[in-house]
Amino acid sequence: RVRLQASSKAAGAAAVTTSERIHSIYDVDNGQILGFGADLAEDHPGFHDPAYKRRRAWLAEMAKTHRIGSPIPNVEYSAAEVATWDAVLEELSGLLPQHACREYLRCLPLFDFRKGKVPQLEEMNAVLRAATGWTVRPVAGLMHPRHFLAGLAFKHFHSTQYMRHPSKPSYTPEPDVVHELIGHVPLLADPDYSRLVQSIGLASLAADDKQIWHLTKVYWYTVEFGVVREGDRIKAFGAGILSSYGELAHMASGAAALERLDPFKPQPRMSYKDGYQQRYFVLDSFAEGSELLRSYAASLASPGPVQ
Ligand code: NLE
Ligand code: FE2
Repeated sequence: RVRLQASSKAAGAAAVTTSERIHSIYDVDNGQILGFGADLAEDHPGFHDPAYKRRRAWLAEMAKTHRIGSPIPNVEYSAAEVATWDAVLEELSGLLPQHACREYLRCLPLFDFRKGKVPQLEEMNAVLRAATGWTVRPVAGLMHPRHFLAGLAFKHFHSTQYMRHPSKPSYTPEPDVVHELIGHVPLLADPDYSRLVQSIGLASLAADDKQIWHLTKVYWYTVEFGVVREGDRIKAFGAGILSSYGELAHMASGAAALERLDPFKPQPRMSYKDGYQQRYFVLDSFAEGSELLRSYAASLASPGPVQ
């Protein structure tokens, strides 16, 4: 059982201290990768696939050299990668209309998601810029949580660009381009959601290392795996559910426990290699949840002005 908590501690949660305040997006380091980068673990489905590993290494290098303000180079996705995209899109399009929250479904048509072409980050940015002012920026893998969360304060969402391994399209424990584009990007075009995510980021700017860890969990149980009540039904807004047709079907089956989210309380440990979540945290409504998270964020010390 591998847990984010263990890996983050081992990989240097001590590397960033509260004295090193992040003041702007230029202070956010997307080069320090704690996991999910090009070094695949032995149990990764691509571990015995040298071509896949080479591809991951190449994309990781491209992401690491990206500088704020410069255009994001297009990634030429191979026919095999596009085939994986197509397969996931096909499955998701049968599930999302019934099980995604209404804000997600309202934003989805703003983006050109179709079979035959994996969209580029710059295309996403053109839509997001106009809708809510968000920017997606390439990253090689899992960033230090303080840096990842700080990016959110400046409306920057760090996104991987590699494709999940074709042997397991229904679910991957690591973020990939399907997860980022289909899971995260559409809701960033929704104003309420945009404020919700940014408020987690703003809280992180003033947080000490312990609070960073708490915020990471709040992020995990909302932005990644949150669900919301719509009438007498439960709908997904967490990107980890929306991008995985395995997880989406699991959520829809009602097999997982549901609990009300309380960001002021200690949050349970996060696990990602155990497969589908056994419990989802519920927001009563999207707007109320957003309010709740903002009041939690406001309860932490003020970060001061943000550019
Ligand atoms: N399990 C998700 C998927 O397969 O799309 C990715 C989750 C990343 C936190
Ligand atoms: Fe994610």
